[in-house]
Amino acid sequence: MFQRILIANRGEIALRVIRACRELGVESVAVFSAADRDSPYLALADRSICVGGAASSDSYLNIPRIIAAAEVSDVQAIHPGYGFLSENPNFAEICHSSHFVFIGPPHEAIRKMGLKTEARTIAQASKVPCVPGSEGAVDSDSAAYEMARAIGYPVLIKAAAGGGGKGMRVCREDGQLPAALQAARAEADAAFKNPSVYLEKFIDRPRHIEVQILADSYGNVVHCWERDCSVQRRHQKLIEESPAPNLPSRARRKICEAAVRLIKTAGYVNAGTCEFLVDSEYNFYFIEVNARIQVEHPVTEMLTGIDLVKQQIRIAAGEKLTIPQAEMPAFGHVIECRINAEDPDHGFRPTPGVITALRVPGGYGVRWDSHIQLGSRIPPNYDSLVGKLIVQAPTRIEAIAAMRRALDEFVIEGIQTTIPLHKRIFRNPDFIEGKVDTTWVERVLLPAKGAVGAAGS
Ligand code: MV4
Repeated sequence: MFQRILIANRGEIALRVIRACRELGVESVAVFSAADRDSPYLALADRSICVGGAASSDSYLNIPRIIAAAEVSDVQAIHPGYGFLSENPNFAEICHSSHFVFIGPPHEAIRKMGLKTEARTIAQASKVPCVPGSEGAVDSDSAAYEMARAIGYPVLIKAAAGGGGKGMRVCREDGQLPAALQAARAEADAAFKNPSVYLEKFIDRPRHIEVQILADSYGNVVHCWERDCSVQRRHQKLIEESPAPNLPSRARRKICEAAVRLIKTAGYVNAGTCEFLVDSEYNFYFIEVNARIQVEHPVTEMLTGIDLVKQQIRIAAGEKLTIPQAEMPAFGHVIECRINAEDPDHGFRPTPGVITALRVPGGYGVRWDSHIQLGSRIPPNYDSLVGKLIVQAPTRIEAIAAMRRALDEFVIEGIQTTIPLHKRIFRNPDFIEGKVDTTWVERVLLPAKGAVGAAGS
């Protein structure tokens, strides 16, 4: 096992990794920017190092400064958390060539999975269903016409280097194709420095179901069941849960087994997630791999009892997986709410500020993963996540009751949060019946003000 690890991240995930290190008997080195110098979680690391100014590009995204911090603190490994440098194959490669273990997949695997066209090819080789679409990138208008007609409209143009919805354009007929192609290419080039795009059949109102994977360096791969992340707004997830509601056990088994096949074919190591779209008939289609620990990983931890961050560190240290697939636990039902410093009544605008009052929920089956305390300042420079509220209960209906109870206990003053929106969702019949898809928040819960036919709320 490592003696000391550097955590190249901030906020709740930095604290999450610090805690895992402490339990493993590994020393933790935290890094921070000028905006985070008073963040209370820094006191829980064995050491903390300032890596630069408030702007991410000066600190958490600055590779030379992160590597310098690793060198001066004499760590053996670097945990990137999520976001920032976590899926940057160049960073993973630089860690490796600087003789630090990158706690994540091999840089080759990150690079491959970063290209959705490559990931599709691996899925097809693994007999994992993909959305019908182009083999590789589409590089001319004429090829796009031909492909779109073969697939059948509507089609979706996606950035090969994309993810999170950037560089995507829906096309409903031939006439829309050239302009949509051009717009998608420009957006992809600006966002990912790669203008390459491909085509897929557009799936109407899909659910988003992802499968958590653990893979060690010896070819052992297990899935830790699925998470349903359909409750989202503008590609920002609001709620995640497991098991996916109303998913027949046969479909669940098939999706989880498909994810394991894909990860084995890819030669992927460490924790990762295979994302799928699921249509109303439970057909499922692979879309992409997330080559990192995800925000919503506690859902799987509470379902299985497996500490995924400790597993990541053990795998990176060369240990073997010890949990056979047949013994993968699944205890009841787990739901997570992301609590963001945003004002849902005013377009989800970020509301940085100081926490002037705080009462955190607790009690049976409740987990609160957060770095904030009374008096904490939420800086304007980063993602607005302030914490994750997770509940575990024997059944979904009991988990919903526990989440309502926990949300009602919450007091956060000084900033606006998404808690009032979550309270609404947990009283909504569609949500309670598990009848939601990825378009539901924007289509039903938050219809645009002034939109024709939109119901008031
Ligand atoms: C799709 C799709 C419908 N059809 N692909 C959005 C981000 C990226 N991860 C994939 N996304 C989608 N791909 C086809 N062929 C609909 C979405 C999508 C979506 C997917 C997952 C979670 C939320 C979403 C919200 C809108 C659209």
